[in-house]
Amino acid sequence: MKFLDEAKIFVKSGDGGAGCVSFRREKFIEHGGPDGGDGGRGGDIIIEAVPNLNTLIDYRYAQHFKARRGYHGSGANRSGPSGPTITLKVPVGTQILDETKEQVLFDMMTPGQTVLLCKGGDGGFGNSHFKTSTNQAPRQKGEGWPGEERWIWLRLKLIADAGLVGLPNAGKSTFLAAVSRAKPKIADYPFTTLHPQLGVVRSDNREFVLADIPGLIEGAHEGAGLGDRFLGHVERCGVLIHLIDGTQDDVADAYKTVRSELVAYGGGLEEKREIVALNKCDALTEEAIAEKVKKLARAAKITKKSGNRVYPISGAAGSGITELLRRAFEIIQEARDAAKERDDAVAAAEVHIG
Ligand SMILES: Nc1nc2c(ncn2[C@@H]2O[C@H](COP(=O)(O)OP(=O)(O)OP(=O)(O)O)[C@@H](O)[C@H]2O)c(=O)[nH]1
Ligand SMILES: [Mg+2]
Repeated sequence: MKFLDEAKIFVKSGDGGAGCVSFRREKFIEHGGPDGGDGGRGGDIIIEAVPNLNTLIDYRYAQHFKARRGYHGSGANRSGPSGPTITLKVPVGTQILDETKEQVLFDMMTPGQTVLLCKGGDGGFGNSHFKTSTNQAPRQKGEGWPGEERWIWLRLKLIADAGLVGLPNAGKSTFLAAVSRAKPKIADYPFTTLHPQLGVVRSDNREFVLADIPGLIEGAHEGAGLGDRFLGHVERCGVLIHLIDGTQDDVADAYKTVRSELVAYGGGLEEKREIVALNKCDALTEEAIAEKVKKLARAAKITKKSGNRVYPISGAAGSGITELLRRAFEIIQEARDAAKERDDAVAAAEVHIG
């Protein structure tokens, strides 16, 4: 499936249908009186978050969505039917922003969530509404109200529990392939991964979603390499798994480069929990592993006392992965518990207000 995480679209709800001017005409009934029905409502534009969708690619090919107008009213007090609603399906995690891309209007966080983006215009009144004691045969009618229109941006921020970060070639995609059934492209040149990929990691009845994103290089926040725009996809993760290629000379420098890009990006990435892993240990001697783990711990300010550590692993050989995943599950569980507590607190506050 092709990937697209931003799209600008135009939406317009339907105009209301016009009311009708009509008079009752029947044999033996004189002056039957007005019986023009009301116009129908214009179609609404609704956005719905749906599961099992990971891209906004459909909006590359169709950018204009106009709902139909309501039908006009007709005689015998028949109201016109409403115009059909248009429902735009977006992946869970999509934000809806205004035309300037500055304000988030809605955040589509739960499957099945819907928002009414543009309300269809109301139908106009038929002439039966205009009957008064002094005007028994009105020829007035309402024209129907216009629908609403606007340009909006859709921006997808994938929802994953953990995100892989690191320099290009650090072995992120190899790691994703080793721990999930995802089949990302892997190759020994930088920027093999061009857009985010998700995989589901399962172990003892538990599971979490892991996101692999393109590698970061120095200056990514200024657009170097593929830039840092894919970092949006790890903004909502409970933990970052930071892979460092152990076969390079200066692992501490590699670590710091990526960290400073995370800081420059903002979005709360700096404060996120992080698991630091020295990767490609299959290609290193025991001494080299020990020395590089030590260097990384110093660079990442990981002390033994904190209970945290640097994980020596090999995505290709599958070593050290079980321990790393166990740690990831722990942190993710804590993040889920904290999120649940927040949700419960919000729900309690709502009940209180209500
Ligand atoms: N020896 C060894 N090589 C590895 C390991 N993991 C990955 N590699 C190799 O490193 C190269 C890059 O691997 P990828 O998984 O594509 O790296 P990436 O971090 O996804 O790279 P980008 O997508 O470009 O950011 C490939 O040639 C892999 O075969 C490992 O654990 N050990
Ligand atoms: Mg990759």
